Order: sequence, then structure tokens, then C-alpha cells
Amino acid sequence: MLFFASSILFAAAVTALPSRIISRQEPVELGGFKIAAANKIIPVVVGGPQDTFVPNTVAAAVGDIIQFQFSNGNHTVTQSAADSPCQPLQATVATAIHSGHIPFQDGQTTVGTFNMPVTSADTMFLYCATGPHCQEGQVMVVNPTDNQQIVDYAKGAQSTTSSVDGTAVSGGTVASIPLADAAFVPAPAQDQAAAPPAAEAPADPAASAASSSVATDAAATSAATAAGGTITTTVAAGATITLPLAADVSVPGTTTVVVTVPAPTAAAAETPAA
Ligand SMILES: *[C@@H]1O[C@H](CO)[C@@H](O)[C@H](O)[C@H]1NC(C)=O
Ligand SMILES: [Cu+2]
Repeated sequence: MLFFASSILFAAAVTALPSRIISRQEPVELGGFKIAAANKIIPVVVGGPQDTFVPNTVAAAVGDIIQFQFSNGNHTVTQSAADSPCQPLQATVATAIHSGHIPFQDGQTTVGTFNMPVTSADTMFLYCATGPHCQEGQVMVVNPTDNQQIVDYAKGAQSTTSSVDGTAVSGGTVASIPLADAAFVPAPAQDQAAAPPAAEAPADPAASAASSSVATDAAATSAATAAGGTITTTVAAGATITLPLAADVSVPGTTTVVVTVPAPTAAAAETPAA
């Protein structure tokens, strides 16, 4: 019972303090593994603006905990054999690592984690089992014996044509931490990322408007809506913005339209036009 209580305490500490070093004298059990001493927690960011592990090589001692922190996307941490990238080792070794799919979506204030106690100093090969991520190089090596291992493993992954998912969650504990404690900054929200930055106001707005195929608010709204997005933005009158063309609009040689923001109406204007 005392032992159980200490496990709970430790699990709580793992959740709250991703980058703090924790020392223990007593053995603790975490994720089904008994470890002699929890030396340190090593954060690894999974996904984000790109499908990667950061860092993608880690030197860890027995007793360390690798805390995978899941950023944007929907990724896994799945173990493979060195010579079978993108294939779950779980198929032959039931206790091999698999985190399951852990998503991060825009607006989340917590971050999903997979806390993996390191129970052996052996080299481990890990990949993400989502879609083509493994083929794209979302792989990592724990305790590589040299710098070439990650390169060879990534090259092996790139030569596969598809990945196989793991099955049961194994080899660690799924938990979460506050976003404020995470080792990453989330990618900008999808709609913000898609919106182009407002251009400098041209010296002569009329000239720019004249060069556009479509230069009205109505056309801009229709193009944005047809492209599947809601665009809410505040830009100065006279600024130009670039929008995707509506699906039913065909302009040879382009898929975007530059729109000049109209001047506010006299009633709405706070200051007279210069
Ligand atoms: C993440 O991926 C898994 C496996 O494809 C899927 O079952 C799950 O619905 C996905 N979650 C999100 C939020 O996309
Ligand atoms: Cu992935």
C-alpha cells in the first residue's frame, strides 16, 4: 500500500513537471515497470508544424523517463525492430512500445503525453504509425550506438511504402500536462495559418484594384467561402489581400485573386481619409 501510494505520487510529479529532475531512493512502478530510481524526465516533442520527433536521438539511462509530448496532428510512438522500420515490434514482442494515437487540436490547453520508463540501456527504434509519417521520416532512436544509426533507420523508413499500426498501448502511461508546461509552442491555428499576411497599402489603391480580376468584397467573400474557410481579419483600407479563387471561378494561370480592401463608408470612418 505504501508502495502504491509512492507510485501515485510519482505519476503525479511526472504529469506536472516535464523538465524537472526528480530523485528517488525507493523503487517505483510506472506504466507497469518497476524502476530502481527515476533519474530524470526527458521531453521529446511529437509532431507540430512538421511530422517529427524533436529530438530524434536520445541518450537515456535505465530509470529515466522519456516523456513524449504530442503537438499538432495525431501521432503515435511505436517501436520497431532496427531492420523493420514502420512495422510494429509488438507483432512479435507483446511488451514492445506503443502509445496509441494521441491528437493535439487547435485550442487545446492540455498536451497529451506518453511517459515511457527506460527499463533497458538497449538501443530502441521508434516511429509514428500514422499515415505516411514514418515514410516521411518521423522516426527516432533511443540510445543509439553511433550517429549513423538514426540516418540508416530514417533511410530504411523512407524505402518502405506503408506503415503498420500498433495494437494495445504498451510500455508507458498515457497522461497529460498543461500546455504552459509543454516543451513546444503549438503551430498557429489552421485558419490563421492559411490567411495571408496583409500587404502594405499601395501608394495608389485604385491601380492595384484595377489589376485584379475581381476587386469587390462580394467576390472575396465568395472565394473564401468556396475554399472552405471563414476568413476574419482586420486590415487597413487600401491594403491588398490574396485569396484563393472559388472552385467555379477559372482564371488562366492563377488560383488566387488579389483584392483591395475598400475604404470604409463615410458613416463608419473614424477619421477623414487623408
Ligand atoms: C487519430 O487517429 C486515430 C487512428 O487513425 C483515429 O481513430 C482517431 O479518431 C484520430 N483522432 C483525431 C482527433 O483525429
Ligand atoms: Cu505522426
